[in-house]
Amino acid sequence: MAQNGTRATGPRCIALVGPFQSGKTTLLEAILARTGAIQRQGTVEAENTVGDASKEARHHKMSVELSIASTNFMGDTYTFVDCPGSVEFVHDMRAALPAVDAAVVVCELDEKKVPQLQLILRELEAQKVPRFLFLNKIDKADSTIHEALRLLQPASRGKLLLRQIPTFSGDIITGFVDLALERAFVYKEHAPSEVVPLEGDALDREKTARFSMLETLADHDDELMEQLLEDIQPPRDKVFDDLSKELREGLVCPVLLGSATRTNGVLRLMKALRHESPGIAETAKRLGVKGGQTVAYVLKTINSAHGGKMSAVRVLAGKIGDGANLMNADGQVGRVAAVFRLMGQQTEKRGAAEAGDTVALGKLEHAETGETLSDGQQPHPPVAKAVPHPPVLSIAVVAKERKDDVKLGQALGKLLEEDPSISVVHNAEAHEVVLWGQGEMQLRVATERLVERFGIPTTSHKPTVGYRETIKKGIVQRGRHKKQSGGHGQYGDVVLDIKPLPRGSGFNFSEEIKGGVVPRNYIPSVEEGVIEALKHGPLGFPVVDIAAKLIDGSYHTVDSSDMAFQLAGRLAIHEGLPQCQPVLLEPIYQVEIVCPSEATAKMNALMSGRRGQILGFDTREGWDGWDVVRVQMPESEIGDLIVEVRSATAGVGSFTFKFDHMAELMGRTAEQIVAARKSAAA
Ligand SMILES: Nc1nc2c(ncn2[C@@H]2O[C@H](COP(=O)(O)OP(=O)(O)O)[C@@H](O)[C@H]2O)c(=O)[nH]1
Ligand SMILES: [Mg+2]
Repeated sequence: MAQNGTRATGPRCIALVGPFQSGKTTLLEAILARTGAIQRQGTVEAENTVGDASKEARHHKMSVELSIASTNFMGDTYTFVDCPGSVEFVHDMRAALPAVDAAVVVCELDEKKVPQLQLILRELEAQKVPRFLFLNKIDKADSTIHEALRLLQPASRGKLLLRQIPTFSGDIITGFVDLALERAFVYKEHAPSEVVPLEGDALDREKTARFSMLETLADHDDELMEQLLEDIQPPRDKVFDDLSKELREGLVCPVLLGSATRTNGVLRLMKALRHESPGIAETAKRLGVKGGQTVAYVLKTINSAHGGKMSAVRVLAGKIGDGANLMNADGQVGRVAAVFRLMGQQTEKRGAAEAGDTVALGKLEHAETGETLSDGQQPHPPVAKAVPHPPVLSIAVVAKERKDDVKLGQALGKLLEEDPSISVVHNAEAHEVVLWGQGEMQLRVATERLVERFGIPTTSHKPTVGYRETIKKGIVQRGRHKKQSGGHGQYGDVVLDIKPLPRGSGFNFSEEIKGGVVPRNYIPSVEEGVIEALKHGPLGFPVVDIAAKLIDGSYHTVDSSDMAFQLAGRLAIHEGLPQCQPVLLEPIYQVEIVCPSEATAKMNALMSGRRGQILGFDTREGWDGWDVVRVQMPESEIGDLIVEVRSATAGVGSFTFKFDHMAELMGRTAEQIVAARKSAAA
């Protein structure tokens, strides 16, 4: 066949992406079964799929990390990367995309999933990954295919190009016509579709649909345009060449139909991948791989309970065998302990991997997800950058048993290695280990892994908010520490002029001692005492924006000491502050929410319920139909904000935030916070 002229050869790597629950894992299962890699097609419901084989994935009946499996089809190896669809796990997909030749976007005909589809397509468009759309669950679809395209098109910048149209028996889809092949098929459950004559009504519909497919292709091919205008049937090879070329350039996104559960449309999909998707040569070019050396990209890091660290890589150039030395971006060299083939959770030792292969490499200490490895004299320039989205949700985790504290730190390090979209912040003030991530499920899965893999049971709670307090008016306060106990006594006496400072000033200590009433050498001790006292103000929080000036005092030649003056300083603060109208300060953050414009009004309502103050709305640059909402809101209200933002936006809204200022808080909310602090301290 002439399309062999452009057909890529060698091992392929294909991402399965798409909205949550669209059937990616089921499609992977169908592909593996249809191509003979597995004997029996499992189901997500029965918890026996290759893709969702990890304990956490089974438990939640959803993919919670990407999984990799390979099969052979017509003499070539195809490795599929089944990416989780949930936005919380999107980093796995983003980090894997540079490694793939093409993506199959699995989607269903559900208007509510269109925004999610758009997010995913955006990522593919940005990374210039050629993409097919696989319209799954066609067994359930009840709208017409053209309606489907009208619904889905806004999600894609590239034109959706219908490659197949369904054929019906009554209302039920029983097969399809391939518009490029001009051949009709009827679906067989769990068996290849059968070719049937293309005739009657199906033939008419085929003619119309094919013409519109050719028109779309002709947008980027003048010769084809002329042929269409002159009513000349273009040769079939030309159509295939155009399909392939325009897919690879990302100009069009071919749409195929099928049903993963029934294994319908799976062979056609494989054939489209075989003939049209690019191979490693083009992918290496897309990534700017320099020849003459071995280059590999790390798409995922796996820390199994027993097997140690493994780095899943795509070999972009050269060859990697056991014992190969690979250099990371920082010039650190690691030795490959072994090369594995991946089949979901199963690993199997294999021989050297060649350009195009997707394999796991054992024990590469310095390799990180998203990194480019090479065997040259110098590190190879990174072929891609996978910067995680900023986190939006946090929990504080505590090991149930104190003996696990050190182990917890190490285990978290390993989890972060696997999923860099989680981060850990140590809040020294509150003695908390705070886990930041992309959503509730991601953090829950992280704590489950702590138990499952590392044997560390934990509890979690809301992280402590960084409240502070200050004073509204000043006072001149004496603090005298005096103890007469038999021989040696203790004596320190100070007078402090205490004053509020403007917001953000922190703490200031000064002195105006005349005539040595407080000897020089004791003054630093007074300051120390003051600082100590300010750690817990009258409301129970650290005191800020306050000035203390030492203006007077007295001493005793025998009984005075550093300790006595420290205590005197402390006393002055403890006795003075309650009379200075102490007031609670809460951290206010600047929050930028991005959401589809339909949801912007809902954000308004959401903000008023969370003491948020809207600063302004804008259209989101480069994102048609999206808005940016800028708000200021208290830290305490940001904690679970993402949950509501997502539920108001079909899961696609998000936000970033940064500290802005501390603001006075009074009234009932303040009283509750102070009371909660008191009872926690008691
Ligand atoms: N009716 C029907 N259901 C499907 C099809 N493909 C997948 N499903 C179901 O859709 C749900 C989600 O499938 P799953 O593969 O986990 O989706 P993923 O989140 O994209 O990996 C499961 O209940 C599947 O059984 C299909 O072609 N037809
Ligand atoms: Mg899945």
